[in-house]
Amino acid sequence: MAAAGRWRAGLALLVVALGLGGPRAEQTEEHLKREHSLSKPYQGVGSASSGLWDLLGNAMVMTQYIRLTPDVQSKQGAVWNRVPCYLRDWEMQVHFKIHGQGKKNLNGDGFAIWYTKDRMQPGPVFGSKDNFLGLGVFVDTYPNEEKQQERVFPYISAMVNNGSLTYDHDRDGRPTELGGCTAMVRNLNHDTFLVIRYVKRRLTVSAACRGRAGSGATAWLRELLLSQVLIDIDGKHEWRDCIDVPGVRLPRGYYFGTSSVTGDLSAIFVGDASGRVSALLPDNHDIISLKLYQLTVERTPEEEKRDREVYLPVVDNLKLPGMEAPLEPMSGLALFLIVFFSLVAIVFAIVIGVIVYNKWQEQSRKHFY
Ligand SMILES: *[C@@H]1O[C@H](CO)[C@@H](O)[C@H](O)[C@H]1NC(C)=O
Ligand SMILES: [Ca+2]
Repeated sequence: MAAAGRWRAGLALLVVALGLGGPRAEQTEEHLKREHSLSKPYQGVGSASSGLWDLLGNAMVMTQYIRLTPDVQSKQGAVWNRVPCYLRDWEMQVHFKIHGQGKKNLNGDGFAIWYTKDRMQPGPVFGSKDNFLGLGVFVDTYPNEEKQQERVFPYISAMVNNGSLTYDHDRDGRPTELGGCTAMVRNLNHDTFLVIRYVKRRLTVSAACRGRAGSGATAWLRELLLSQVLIDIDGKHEWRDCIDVPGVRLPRGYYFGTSSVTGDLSAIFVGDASGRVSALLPDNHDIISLKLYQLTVERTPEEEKRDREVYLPVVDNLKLPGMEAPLEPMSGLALFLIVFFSLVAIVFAIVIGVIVYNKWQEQSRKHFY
């Protein structure tokens, strides 16, 4: 419960910080959009005819939450909004719970929040289709890449795709991620939230955790977001603004959804330092609520022009880690060869020049005599 202790420390700090932090520069007004929100008692969820949300795979409606996947291997589940979203500026508040028997980093796989063109399509990216069009925000609880010294899991990341990019599961999506952060969101006795904001083409993702459970979470989250403080606990940013990317262009009319997968961990056993062998156990992935707020912001005429409608998702000036041209520093040999051949070329040019000049002089002399 060390993590929980740190979260509580964070809360104490937060109360202080709330008084100090100024409001965000943007003055916004927000309205809950019921047609894009999901909350208790989950009326009509998964029913064929009525209801705003569809269930997929192993997802189940319970009284207190929607279980995307139970803590059993090779399960996947999703819940998708039936109504396309035409809002320009919005905020999605995801109240979730990830819990299981597994020890730290021996669980999986995580879940995703989607804003995509296609819906209800199972696939390999946290239970949903690859080469998607739109936005995916991932809460990855299992490090697939072996060399993960500098990255601590669970890890939150975001990806925008125009359909051409493939999520690299073996590398935890690193080659295509827009940004990310570590967030200790497993097995907490507290309310855990992910807040995805999309305002004037700026995408921000924040992770938050509230010590006391109960009502009033929305007002509390609002205050937290307005405070714009980054809280540093034990030198590790465990409670924080996680992703902030400007110039993200997302088309309107896409669908919100969330999906999860538990992966196949059956064959893997790991012996710990004491020589004991422990099995890798997947997590329950529960969604308690999805709340979508319309944000009303004022735009200058320039901003109106800049924020024109797009038909394919795109991120301005994007430099993905996987797309960096491998510009290696020039080796000593290469440098030597370049200098050497340049000198040879210069000497050659001088010799040619002298010969031509002599020839020309000879010719001139012939003309005079
Ligand atoms: C889709 O995105 C990729 C990578 O960002 C880019 O290279 C490609 O040109 C884009 N395709 C279209 C049709 O915009
Ligand atoms: Ca992973």
